[in-house]
Amino acid sequence: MNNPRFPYKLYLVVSEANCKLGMLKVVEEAILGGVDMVQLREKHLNTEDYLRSARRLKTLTDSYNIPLVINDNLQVAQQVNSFGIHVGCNDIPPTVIRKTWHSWQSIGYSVEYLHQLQTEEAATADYLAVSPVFDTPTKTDTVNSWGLKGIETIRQLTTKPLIAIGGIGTGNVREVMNAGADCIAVISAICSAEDPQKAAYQLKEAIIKPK
Ligand code: 3NM
Repeated sequence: MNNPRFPYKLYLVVSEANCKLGMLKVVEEAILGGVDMVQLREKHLNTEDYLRSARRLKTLTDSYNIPLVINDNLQVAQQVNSFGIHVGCNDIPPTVIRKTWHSWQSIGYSVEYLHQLQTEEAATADYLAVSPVFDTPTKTDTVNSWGLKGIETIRQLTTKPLIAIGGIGTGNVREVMNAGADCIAVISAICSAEDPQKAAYQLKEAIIKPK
C-alpha cells in the first residue's frame, strides 16, 4: 500500500544495547541498505545520556536526510529537533505532546488494544504502530499479538498510516504488508544481523516488490 502522507517503508528502532556492532555503525549500514526512518529507543537512560546519544544519532541521520524519531522523551525530542516522537499507551499521551509540539512534527502511537483506536490519543497521532504483530523476545511486556488478522481489522478501522512491529523478518514481511501495513518497523532483523546493510536491503526488497 502506498500512502502519500507516509512515504516511509522500512523503519529501524534502535538502542545501543540491541546493536552488537555498535549503534551508529548499524544505523549507517541499515540506511545504506534501505532503511528510511529511524527511532531511538533508550527509555531506561536519564535525559542527559539519552540526549547525548540522540545528538550523535541525529548528526548521522541528518547527513543522509533520514527522519529521526525519539521514543517517549519529549525533552530529548525537542532538544534535538527530531522529526517525531513515538509513545505507547503507558507513555506521555499524544494529546499532551500535541500541546507542546509543532504541527509539522510527527507523533507515533503504539496500539496494543483495540479500544485505543476510539480514543483521542489515537485520533491525535500522525501514525499508529500495530504492536506487536507477532511474539518477539525483544519486547515481552505485551499481552496481545495482533497477527495478520489484527492488522486487517485495524486497517478497516482507521485511515492513519500503519506501522507494523514485532517479530517481522524477510520470511513474513510480504504478508504483513499485504494485510494492510504501510511500513515495517524492526529491531532484531537488522540490529542482530551480522550484515545489517544486507538485512535491510533484503527487507526493503521484500517490502517494495510487487504483491
Ligand atoms: N514494540 P523485533 S519494540 C513490538 O517500541 C515492539 O513499541 C516496540 O520486535 C515499541 O525485535 C517492539 O522482533 C519489538 O523487531 C520489536
